This record gives sequence, C-alpha cells and structure tokens, in this order.
Amino acid sequence: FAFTHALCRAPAPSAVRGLRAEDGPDPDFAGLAAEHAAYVATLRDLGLSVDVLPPLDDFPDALFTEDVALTFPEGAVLLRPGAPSRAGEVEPMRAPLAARHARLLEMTGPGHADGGDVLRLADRMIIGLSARTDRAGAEELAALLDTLGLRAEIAETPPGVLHFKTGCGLIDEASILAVPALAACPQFAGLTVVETPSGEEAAANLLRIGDTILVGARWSATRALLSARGIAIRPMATDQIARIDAGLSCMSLRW
Ligand code: CIR
Repeated sequence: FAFTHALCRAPAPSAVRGLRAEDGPDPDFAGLAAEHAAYVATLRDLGLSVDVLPPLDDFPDALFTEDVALTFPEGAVLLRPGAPSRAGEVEPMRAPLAARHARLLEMTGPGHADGGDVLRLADRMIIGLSARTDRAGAEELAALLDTLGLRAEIAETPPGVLHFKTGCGLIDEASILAVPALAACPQFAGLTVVETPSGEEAAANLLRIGDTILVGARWSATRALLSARGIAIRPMATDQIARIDAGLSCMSLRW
C-alpha cells in the first residue's frame, strides 16, 4: 500500500456514454468530473504524486486507467482490455508509462486482460478470469509478471461481477473485503475474508493507500466495519461513476 505515484486521466464529456452492464441512466458529467477531481485531490492529500493525463473523447471509459496497464516499482505492463471499445486506450498510455518506468512490458495477444481483474497481494498476484479477462490473456499476463519477479495465480470471477476487484479489495495485508459470491475464492486461502454487509456489495471496490482506505460514502455499514478495525477511512462520492460500473480502484494506476 506504500504507493508514491499515481497516474489518472481526466474524464472526457463522452464519459457519460461509458460502458455499463445493465441499462441505466447516464451519469451527470459535472458530477462525474467532481467525483474524479475529489479522488485526485484525495490521493494527493495522502502524499502521492499524481499526474492527470488529458481526456480522450474518443474513448468514454479512458478515465479508468487501471484497466489498460499494470504498474509496479519493478516496471509496467501494457494490457489488452477485453472490451473492444477500450482497445484504443492502450496506445495513448504507452508514452506516459515509458516516461515513468524503466521497464515497459506489453501483452501481444491474442488473449485479453483488464487491470481491474488483477489484485496484488503481499506475496503474489491474483488474476481473475471474467468477461474481460480470458484464460489466454491471464496466462500471457502471468508469464509477463514472472519476468518482473511477480508470481501470479489465476482465479474465477463470479458471474455478474464485472471485474475481479469489483468484488473484493484488500483491507490490510492479511484481510480482504469481498462480496459473498467471492468469499470462498480458493486463492484467498491464508487471508481473513470479511464479507460486505448486505446491500453494500458495491463497497468491495475500496482502495487502500498507505494507512487509509478510500470507500464509497454511501456504504455506512462498511464504513463502520472498517472504522471498528481502527482504520482511517476517506468516504468518497461514487454515485456517478457507479452508473458506469466503476469504483475507486479503477480511476488510477498506482506504484
Ligand atoms: C467498463 O465497463 O469498462 C467501465 N465502464 C468501468 C470500468 C471499471 N474499472 C474497473 O472496475 N477496474
């Protein structure tokens, strides 16, 4: 959780047409931009050096930088996002990452993997198979991570959960908050699994930065549960980004 840097991308007006699994109302652009700005400000307040790349109006989901690459102190990996409309987000990420990382690896395909499906634990990575990450992509990514000295295991994402990390997020090195459908994930063996309170499944996509957890402001039972564990929390507005299926980890690359 000891990140020093983050890379975000400002939302373009087209973000209101971002992908979503179920037909629902578009987000309000001003509200979405405000949620993004508050997120960037919070990361800075927590001590991170945050760069915000310019908006890409041709790619409504480009503000979710987490899905197109992985970043580590050891290097970065350009991914192959599984949604066809997001494939073109990768190229504009190449130069910014090359400028910040000495080693830049790249998936070549034919498989696909989204960063939202990749969870970093203290001792290994988990790559979740999902509608966006297929087995060929997960295996190619695991091999690339191996060259960075990072061990990866492949897991299943439950049906109806967009990304693996839509359904879980680390509370600390030994504990994970997970939706009930993911609580029995075999790759969580050795971790304490805390289930999301009923009705607060969307709270699972939290984000720990240093000693602080960013959590959706709406999720009062989850906030209480985290506070009871003595963790500092920052409640964040997520109402507009939630309309396009996003949560708190999605809006940055961190290292
Ligand atoms: C998408 O469907 O790709 C975007 N509307 C939301 C991406 C959220 N990213 C994430 O969970 N890592």
